[in-house]
Amino acid sequence: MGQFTTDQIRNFGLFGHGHSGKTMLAEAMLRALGVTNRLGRIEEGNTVSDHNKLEIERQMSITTSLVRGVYKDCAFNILDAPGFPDFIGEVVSTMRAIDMALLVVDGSQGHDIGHSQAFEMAAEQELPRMFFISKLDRENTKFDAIIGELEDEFGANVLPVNFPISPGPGFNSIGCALTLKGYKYAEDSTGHVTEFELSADDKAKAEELRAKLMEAAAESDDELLEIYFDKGELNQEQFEKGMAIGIAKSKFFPVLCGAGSTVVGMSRLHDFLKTYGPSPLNRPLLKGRKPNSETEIDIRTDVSEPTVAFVFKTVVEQHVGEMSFVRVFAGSINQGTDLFNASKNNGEKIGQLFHMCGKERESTDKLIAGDIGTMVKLKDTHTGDTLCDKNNQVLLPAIAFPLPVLDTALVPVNKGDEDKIATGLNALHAEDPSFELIQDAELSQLLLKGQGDLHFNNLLTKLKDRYHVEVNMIEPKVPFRETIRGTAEAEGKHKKQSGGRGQFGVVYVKLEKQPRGQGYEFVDAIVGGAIPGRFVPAVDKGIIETMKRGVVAGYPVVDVKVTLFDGKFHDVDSSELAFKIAGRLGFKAAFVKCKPLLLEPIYELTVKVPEEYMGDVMGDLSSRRGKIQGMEGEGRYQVIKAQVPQKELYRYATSLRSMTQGRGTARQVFSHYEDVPAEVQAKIVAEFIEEKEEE
Ligand SMILES: Nc1nc2c(ncn2[C@@H]2O[C@H](COP(=O)(O)OP(=O)(O)O)[C@@H](O)[C@H]2O)c(=O)[nH]1
Ligand SMILES: [Mg+2]
Repeated sequence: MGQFTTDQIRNFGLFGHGHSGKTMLAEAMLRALGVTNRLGRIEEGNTVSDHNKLEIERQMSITTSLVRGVYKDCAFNILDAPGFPDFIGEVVSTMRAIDMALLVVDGSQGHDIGHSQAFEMAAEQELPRMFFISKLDRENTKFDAIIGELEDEFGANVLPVNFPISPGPGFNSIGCALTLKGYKYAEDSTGHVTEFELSADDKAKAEELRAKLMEAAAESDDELLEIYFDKGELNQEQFEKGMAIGIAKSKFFPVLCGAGSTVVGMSRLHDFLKTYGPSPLNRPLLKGRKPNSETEIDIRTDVSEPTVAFVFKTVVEQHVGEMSFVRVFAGSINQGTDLFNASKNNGEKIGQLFHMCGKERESTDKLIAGDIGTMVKLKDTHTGDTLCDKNNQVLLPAIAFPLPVLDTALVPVNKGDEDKIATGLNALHAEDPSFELIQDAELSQLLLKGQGDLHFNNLLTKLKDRYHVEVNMIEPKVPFRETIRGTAEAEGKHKKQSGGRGQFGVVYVKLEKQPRGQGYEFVDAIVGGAIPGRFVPAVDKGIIETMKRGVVAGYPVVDVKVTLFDGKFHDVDSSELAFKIAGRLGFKAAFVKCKPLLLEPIYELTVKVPEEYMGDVMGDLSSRRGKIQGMEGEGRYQVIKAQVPQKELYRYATSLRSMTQGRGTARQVFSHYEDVPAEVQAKIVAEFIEEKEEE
């Protein structure tokens, strides 16, 4: 594929909600660039980008794939990210490798929350953004309405660069505001294009758009603005310069259009990316820091600088092993050299290097500053690690993966496979750090926390394929607490005095409730030696053990004050063990008399949904015993804050997605413990008793 200099590289990611047409756009670009000689189809499972087994089966992108093509003297690294919220981790890491985010919008569906999320994430990384409205060959397209929606959502600086001529079935032409020409694409889906003169109406439309672009270009730079004021316009060179600056600085967001399925609009897109798409040299100054220190280091994108590269993705391929996707930010990576992994603090020998196009790899002897490629068989380098020069160590920020939104408990289909699950999932974590695996000691459950059902299914399929462990998902237990509302006294008597040395201990305890969060308090109020002092700690111990195991429903007891105020003992038969047991019995006996109460964890839930789903979402929240704390409008969205018991939040992210066609999102954080309503408590207690009887 030849060598390119840094300024000849364009790295961009395709983002947007699932099914918006990203993978098909990548396929169309590759076809028009001549990388392929046949257009793959999602439905036929033969696109370059969706090449892994699960993606073909499910007809959707699951991981980001890297494809590469050459346009004139430019190399394009195209990162096709998955759109479903389950795979948001891939989006976050992809953002770390690119210089521009290309948001793909379905020309008949329009803008969606997926775009807003990707837009915000790109903004966090200071990445320039542009839109491509695809699928304009479909029935019921709405190009103008979508431009309006994008302006509403992202501001008036969303600027169309071209527009469809007769969108809908048979769509093959676009008008361009940059050249004031029309472009007609071949019907054989090769992407071949012929230029034509626009009709008077279309020309007027193109001129109007061009005037807006000209203004935006001028406003991007003080010098250009002066020329613009002076002369009333910019010449072509000044116009292009202003456009490039404005885009690189995210002053405005250009919109292009076409159709992936029929390879319409690609030449215009390619030309645009080459001329105005930021090269790695245009990105804002990247900052790292010295390992083990707060000292900041500026990273200049230049091949002559010491090497700095970031591993943004890891894939385990059969027969190949771990393949590390790397973005080089400074210097270069040469085959066979030694680098330093600043995240792991160890050396790493670099073997073969590749450029990627889907599953195809093309060997290269180096990757220069600005380029993206892969390495194989690194010793101990994983996603999120920084590779650098040993003598110029620098660490790039770790990838901030989103917090999990859904959890499930895992149980092996075959008993005894628990360890295998943990080993397998820990290995998969190197590929996908967007999930967490937690062995919950209190609940004795293995909990998987991640981004959604698809995410879980996907992980469990991999676990089965690679590690031959089958797993079922079950509802995680809720960490309830037991406590009391009243005060009561009781006797605890342990007596076994038949034959040999007996056991004897009697205690009298009083239980009182403590303010919430105060915990357990033990008061020794024995007077006159009713129980010898050496047995008192045993009573305390017996009570603590009982509290851990719970009394009425098997959950830990909290916020109780216990006063040991009397007792009986026997000179020979009393022992620590006897008093421990007596303590336990006394505590249990008093506890049930104190109007026992269950406490449940309450989560602070923040739900963001488009207005039209408000009714459904609120109704659903109240059926989940949610207490609405507030509501606030945010553009076309409503943000609802509510407190909801954890017990009712099981699979919430999934329900919300289906209730809102994937447009609703929710975050939840633990807030506090609260009383469980009586009828719910009765059910939990009954379940506990039933379970105990079964044992
Ligand atoms: N008519 C039409 N359908 C398209 C176009 N692009 C994609 N599709 C279809 O839309 C669906 C989703 O496309 P895909 O590229 O997988 O979307 P992604 O999830 O954003 O990658 C598939 O059924 C495609 O065949 C297009 O330009 N025109
Ligand atoms: Mg896709």
